[in-house]
Amino acid sequence: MRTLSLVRSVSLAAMLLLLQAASGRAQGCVPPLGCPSPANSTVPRIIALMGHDGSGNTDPHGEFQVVFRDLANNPMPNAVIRVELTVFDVVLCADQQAELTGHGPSYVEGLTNQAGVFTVRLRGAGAGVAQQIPSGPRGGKIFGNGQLLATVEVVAYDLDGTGGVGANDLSLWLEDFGLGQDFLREDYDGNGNMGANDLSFWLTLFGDGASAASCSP
Ligand SMILES: [Ca+2]
Ligand SMILES: [Ca+2]
Repeated sequence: MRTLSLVRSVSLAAMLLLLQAASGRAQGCVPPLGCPSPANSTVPRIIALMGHDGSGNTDPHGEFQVVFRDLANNPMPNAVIRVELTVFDVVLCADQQAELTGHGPSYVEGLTNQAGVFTVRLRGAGAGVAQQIPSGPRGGKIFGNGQLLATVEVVAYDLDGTGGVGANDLSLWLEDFGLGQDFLREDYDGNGNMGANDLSFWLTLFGDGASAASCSP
């Protein structure tokens, strides 16, 4: 009996050591230095997917930054920031900006600079029927070195993914607005509902013409 008890104790200790080792590898840091802190990091409230102009420049209206900091509030340079879509009513395009270190149909990845800042404009569009609603799924997640930093709305102005931001997208916005449900992919000011201010955002972006062309799916 005593031998069995000893075996159990040794096994338990071995498991605890393995768990601690696995935990240490996952974090890859010695607190607080180098350990990602969602609370100390700065993320956008919403992400807006963009088209581009006739010269191929991604619409600057969509530019956003992630400032990635550790538990001691130090910026984390050369860290991997990942933006991942978790819905089907918005899509990322294949032709993203060259500075990204990787991207696919549902994610992009890039590195923070020496100040811990990741700056990006994402190309994308709406797809199919609206899915993001206030009580339902948000459009995407932002990670820093694998740590979830935030869940965010992902909006699109080019709702049909063709012909840039144009008249048909306005029709789609008005159709969805008429359904009486607040669809978050069309909530451009990020206040959680669809209203006149979102229409104003759309008209301003349309008027500037910097998303006159759709990106390549
Ligand atoms: Ca369009
Ligand atoms: Ca709104």
